[in-house]
Amino acid sequence: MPEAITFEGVPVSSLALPLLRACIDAAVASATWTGRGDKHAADHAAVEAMRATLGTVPGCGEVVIGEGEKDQAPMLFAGEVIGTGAGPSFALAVDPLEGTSLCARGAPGAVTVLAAAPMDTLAVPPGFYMDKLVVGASAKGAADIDAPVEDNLRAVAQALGRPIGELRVAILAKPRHVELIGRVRDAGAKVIEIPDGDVMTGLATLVPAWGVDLAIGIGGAPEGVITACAARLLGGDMQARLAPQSDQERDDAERQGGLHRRYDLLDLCPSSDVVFATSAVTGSEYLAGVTSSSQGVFDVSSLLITAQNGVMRVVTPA
Ligand code: VTB
Repeated sequence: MPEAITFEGVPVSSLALPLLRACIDAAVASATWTGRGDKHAADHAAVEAMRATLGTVPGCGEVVIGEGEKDQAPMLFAGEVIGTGAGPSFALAVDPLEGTSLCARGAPGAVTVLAAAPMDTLAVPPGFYMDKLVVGASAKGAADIDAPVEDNLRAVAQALGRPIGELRVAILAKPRHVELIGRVRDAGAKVIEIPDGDVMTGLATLVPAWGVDLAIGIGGAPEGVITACAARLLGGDMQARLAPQSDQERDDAERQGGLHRRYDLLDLCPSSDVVFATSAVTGSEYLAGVTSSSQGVFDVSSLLITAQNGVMRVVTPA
């Protein structure tokens, strides 16, 4: 009898390239909807393309964070099993189109993104929204989500050896952040207001030279877990707390015991065997958007991060 093949010990990061391929295919699919004013169609195209390619990944994956519930958008479902089954088992957090409105409006910053880690290691916070704080490796340990923002600005500035006036702080430009944005500006720091897409600005604090020093404020919880995977890989820090935006969400979070919980980086993403992959749909200052150079050939800019290989910037003719 041949011995049964087991995949124990095969790292999830061995699946990095097939997982990146799922981001690339989703980017190409949703890019055809760029600027067409239909965010659901763009999202749907990304979901279907990502799902199809994830089906070919040589491993046994379970989607634990599928995104989409908050906006009742098309999604990969939590609990959905993906992969061929022949390979390491992993948990997957996906956002097939992060910044659906950006894509629909033809605005910068829409990306496809996913993160994978060993099965049962990714946090699944019971809620749609999280208050988050992200800093890069140079400011790790300086900021605390429970401290006043002014104290955090002082501490991060000190850790980076720069005056507060030179700090760049990314915050989603939402009505809930009017006061926070005012306080950061009053303290002297620069605020980078982003309309949507806080995974990318979280990432911009983590990738040296992308020029954001601190990302704070309330955004999506699924996006938070995905960002935490990048923080884990790049040696930065992330802290979070659920921040329900409706009574229903608050009740659900309370019932499931997450309402008053503080999530530190190792709560969100304890393993270091993590893959983070993202492909740009619409171009931004960080990654170029999908372009079609000749019939059926697309250039896609991606970022793939694994513990073994560090950051790989990839431009792929699909
Ligand atoms: C963020 C951002 C997303 O939603 O999670 C944000 O990363 C949450 O706030 O791109 P709103 O629901 O108030 O928009 C998005 O902007 C869109 O899902």
